[in-house]
Amino acid sequence: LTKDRYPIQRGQYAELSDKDYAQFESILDKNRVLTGSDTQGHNIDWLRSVRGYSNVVLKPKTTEEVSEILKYCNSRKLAVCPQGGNTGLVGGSVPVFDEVVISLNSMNKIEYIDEYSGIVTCQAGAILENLESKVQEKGLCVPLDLGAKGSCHIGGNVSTNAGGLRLIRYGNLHGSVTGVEAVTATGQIMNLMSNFKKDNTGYHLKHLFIGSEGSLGIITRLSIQCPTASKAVNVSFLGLNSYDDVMNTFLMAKKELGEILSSVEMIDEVSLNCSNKVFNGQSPIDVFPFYMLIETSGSNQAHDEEKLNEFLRKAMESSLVIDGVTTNEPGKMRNIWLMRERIADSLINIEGYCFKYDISLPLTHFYEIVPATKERVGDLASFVCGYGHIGDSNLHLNVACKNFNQEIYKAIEPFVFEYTSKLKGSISAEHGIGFHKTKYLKYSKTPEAIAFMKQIKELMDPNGILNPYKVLPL
Ligand code: FAD
Ligand code: S2G
Ligand code: ZN
Repeated sequence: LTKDRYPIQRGQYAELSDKDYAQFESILDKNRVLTGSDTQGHNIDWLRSVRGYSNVVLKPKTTEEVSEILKYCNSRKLAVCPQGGNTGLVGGSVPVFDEVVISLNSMNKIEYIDEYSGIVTCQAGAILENLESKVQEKGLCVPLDLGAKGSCHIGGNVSTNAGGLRLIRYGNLHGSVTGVEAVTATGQIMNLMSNFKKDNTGYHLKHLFIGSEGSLGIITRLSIQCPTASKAVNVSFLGLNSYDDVMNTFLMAKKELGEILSSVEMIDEVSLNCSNKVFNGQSPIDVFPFYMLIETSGSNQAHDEEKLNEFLRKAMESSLVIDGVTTNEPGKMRNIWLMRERIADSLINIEGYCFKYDISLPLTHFYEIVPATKERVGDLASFVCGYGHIGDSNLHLNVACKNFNQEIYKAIEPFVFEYTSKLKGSISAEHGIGFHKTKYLKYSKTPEAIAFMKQIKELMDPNGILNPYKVLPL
């Protein structure tokens, strides 16, 4: 692997020596210091868009071991890359050069579940799906759900402030995470754990670690408030003729379903086609230009069904919705969710390469960017599609093609970011900045804000060893 694969230079960090390996093996037992071919999967991201050449992956089991490792790496000026489930989509979770990978895979204990307050305490490396099934046993649910749940860590979710499929109901992780334990670049253990929603004692430091993508500290444990799992869940899958109808149906859903609304997703025809073609999915309704997945989660099936049927009747009567199904059968609900959750995966695999944009836009100008992008790339791309969390004004714009193509790249970037910035949107709604979007941060943050971020980074990581080349522009 040549060193000059990216348009940036490797920072002035130390290179690994035998002494370093010996030191790592004195902190961790030998089989938790991976080298050689064992590091392969840790050097390439899920999108296969960034490939590092780190020769060591450390797998600590305790906060103290993370502290020892960071203290040592900081004293040696060795750059590190914190890694969770490696499902990130902005190139933030793998080394760019030879950074030491610190994997949280072995820190996956679920420590404590308080079924009265719903507060759950766990290590950062707990896999989201495992955490979900554990808390379900106590009648709780994790206030976050995303297609990567089988691999992503709750610590990675907190580090990227992941949004996901239920943010409209449960809000984002800045609100549901009650406490964080993190290790800073110098190895200092910052215990900001709290089992309470309310704690107004000084500056709210935990928010520095939530969403900072491993650039300000390594999250080792956290506590999160898990709501009571709903007894009555219904999923509707609707077919619509235009984006305007989608937007108005969303409005009607909020009015008619109110507090039981737990997810509102939009999928265009191309996105659904792609998902079903790659994964053999079967849409329960005919082909439409637009689809909506609307989920309700309440406490009384009869009441909820009544509300839902009233909403569907109104939506069909006003011909906002042309066709649709609604179900509370777990198997049928799962199949409908799988069609939605697999879109990301299908887009990467159907053609070979996919340019992905995760943007927040005002709902009145939410879908136009899809035809506008199609216009710009013409038949250079196999197809352009849009889907996402319309309930959070978050669109996933994807441009699929055979392989990376400079002409498409130039046609889309910075067009997509300028378009988003003009509408005062966000150039990264939920996936974060990572490695890919540092130079676009300026489209969503003022120079003063970026300068302030750099001051905070300077204070918390003076040697710049935590996830360098990520989040902040050089
Ligand atoms: P990684 O990918 O390993 O790391 C992500 C970032 O966090 C990196 O910068 C890494 O350095 C840092 N990091 C990881 N763990 C820690 C830690 N303990 N301490 C400090 N820093 C850490 N994202 C959404 O927001 N919403 C979605 O709906 C969504 N759907 C997805 C669907 C699919 C199929 C896939 C593949 C991804 C999806 N994602 C989504 C993106 C991704 O799953 C999220 O960003 C997720 O939060 C990453 O978690 P992870 O454990 O895989 O972290
Ligand atoms: C989702 C996944 C990534 C993408 O499925 O909600 O966050 O842009 C996305 O396809
Ligand atoms: Zn998403």
